[in-house]
Amino acid sequence: MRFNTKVIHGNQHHDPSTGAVMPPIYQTSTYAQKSPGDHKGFEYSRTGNPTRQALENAFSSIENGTYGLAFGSGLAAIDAVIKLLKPGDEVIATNDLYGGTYRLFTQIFKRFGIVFHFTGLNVIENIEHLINSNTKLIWVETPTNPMLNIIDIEAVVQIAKKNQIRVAVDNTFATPYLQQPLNLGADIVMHSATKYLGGHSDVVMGALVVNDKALADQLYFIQNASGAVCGPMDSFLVLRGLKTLHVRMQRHCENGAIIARFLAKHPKVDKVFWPGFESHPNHSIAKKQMRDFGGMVSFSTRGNTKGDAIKIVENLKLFTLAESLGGVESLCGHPATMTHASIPKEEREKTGVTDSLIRLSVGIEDPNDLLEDLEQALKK
Ligand code: P1T
Repeated sequence: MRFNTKVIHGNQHHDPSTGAVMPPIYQTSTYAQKSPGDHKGFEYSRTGNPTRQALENAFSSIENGTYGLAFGSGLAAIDAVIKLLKPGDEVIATNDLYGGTYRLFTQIFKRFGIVFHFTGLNVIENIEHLINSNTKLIWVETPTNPMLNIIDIEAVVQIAKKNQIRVAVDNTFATPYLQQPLNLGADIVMHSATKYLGGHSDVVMGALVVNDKALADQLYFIQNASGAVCGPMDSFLVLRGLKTLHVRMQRHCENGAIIARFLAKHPKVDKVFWPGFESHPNHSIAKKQMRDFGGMVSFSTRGNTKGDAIKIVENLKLFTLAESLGGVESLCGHPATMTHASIPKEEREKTGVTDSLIRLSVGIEDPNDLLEDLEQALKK
């Protein structure tokens, strides 16, 4: 089955009791048992729920994996991955990543004795000297949030495999439409399904997909034991969103390219970060591992001041100033004070997340309306 068919039919079955084409929202916390342990496959909805299971099956299909798990948020999914580790274990993570991931690593798991090293994983040479016998995981986010750096997944996997280290890839910005990390040798693929997978800015959810049975069992254990699951209504909504992932992503990429090229030519704009430019330092890797370049674009203005950036995001009208990304509607954000505020200023500025940076999640509206909106906001 090809990708565009998988997003609609992958691992999906009509409801066995009624033939319902879409899985019903099984809004139940528990399931009747005939005798203790004698049940129809479901005991308690933290452990398993038929609507969530339909979604988890869809996740595994679109990522070309074997086992899918759904969580109450993207961060809950990351939390489950780090809970595979024990005190003393070390993680090498990209230094340009979602601020909430950085906060989870440095303000929660560091206290439990897990050691995190942050480095630019888009420069492969940065990895090797951080590896020692305690290194258990490499955390890749590509494209990175918000600088749109591209990390060569296959190259990271090659180093990791040599050293028996697992590789997890946060595939939120790319989605499996653009790249499938498990195909490139990664062990775990993670999503904030809040974003493109759900696609309509109406649900907060996380996802993991893996191929290895033993790893899947460990993650299912953590999912049930820690309990950060999503509810059946949210599972239904994301399953519905997934069915248009391919057509949405195609349009996000088209509009993203139009906006990035417009900004690059605009006299008030200084730098534009978008992996589709030939001048992007990781463009050749993006071309190799991604089908297209996505709908996320970051930029800074010539004045390079926080005041200018704030004025622009305040003046944009069609681009709503809001956290999050990946919905059908365009959003804009100021990473330094919003999504990446929990990364210390000197750390985030090292990776280019300056006070003058603006991040756009380009939606699937008519691109001419988006261009007009940007033009009027930049003029002011
Ligand atoms: O928000 P949540 O569903 O918990 O997902 C966290 C997360 C993980 N990984 C990446 C790459 C993300 O972008 C996010 C969430 N990001 C935003 C809310 C944002 O505006 O960047």
